Amino acid sequence: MTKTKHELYALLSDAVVGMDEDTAAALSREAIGAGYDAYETIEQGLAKGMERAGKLFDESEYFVPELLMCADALNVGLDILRPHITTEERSEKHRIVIGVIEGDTHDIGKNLVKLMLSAAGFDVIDLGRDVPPSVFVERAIKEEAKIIMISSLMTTTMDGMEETVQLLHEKGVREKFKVAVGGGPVSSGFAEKIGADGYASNANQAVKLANELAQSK
Ligand code: B12
Repeated sequence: MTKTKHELYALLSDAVVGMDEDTAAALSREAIGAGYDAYETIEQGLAKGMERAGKLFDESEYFVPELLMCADALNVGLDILRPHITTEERSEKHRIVIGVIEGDTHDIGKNLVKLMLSAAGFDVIDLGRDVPPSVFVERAIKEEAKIIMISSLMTTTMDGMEETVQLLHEKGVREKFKVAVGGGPVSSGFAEKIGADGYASNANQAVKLANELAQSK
């Protein structure tokens, strides 16, 4: 019997939770073959699976080795789906520098945000993970970016986001850039407190936010 789209997404999510690379690959190919939207398949299937794995970690059902294997299954699926994401064409290419703040190496969420931003037609420069505030600022200036997007997954690294905003002020370039923040422990209240220009809770919302920031003066 053929699967419905939602059944396939649920199985894909299960494959990530189950650390099953082969099934994640097969289902990702099946989604493409069935003509399902690659972006939706990532969001509703692969990313959902990683979220569930995160919850199992919080409940001490999974530990670091399991998480890494879940991330491997997610990445296998991403590699298959990525080339099928429809990229929007834009008349004006806004440049974004994105990265994970210093001390933090969690980059699954940042990579998803980057993928969606690229699909939405932004020119995205990825600084990677464990990025010091000074590097965010230097690269944003050098690349003449419009938006700086910073990810943090740990309460212990969030301060680096505030430092980045402070550094922009110190260098007298704060008004040249829009700063957006995100990641597990980050909230809109925190974004406001540190003087950032926006916050988004997931990759879809991040694209919406980037569109708003790109249009704003
Ligand atoms: C996967 C994971 C790992 C993997 C990371 C693999 C990788 N390459 O990323 C591994 C196993 C390596 C790991 C290591 C560690 N981890 Co860990 N990890 C997680 C876990 C379970 C899931 C994170 C994840 O990938 N989620 C899925 C993605 C899709 O979601 P996301 O990251 O939130 O991203 C979405 C949004 O937040 C948003 N977003 C993200 N970034 C941005 C940026 C912008 C600008 C915007 C707008 C939006 C946005 O969009 C994304 C897509 O929708 C979390 C727990 C959890 N429930 O979140 C712990 C967690 C983050 N880890 C934690 C810890 C402590 C660690 C370790 C220190 C080791 C340990 N004792 O577990 C090391 C630290 C490494 C380091 N120095 O960075 C803690 C942090 C606690 C804290 N202080 O706040 C957490 C919260 C677990 C816990 N409850 O204790 N971890």
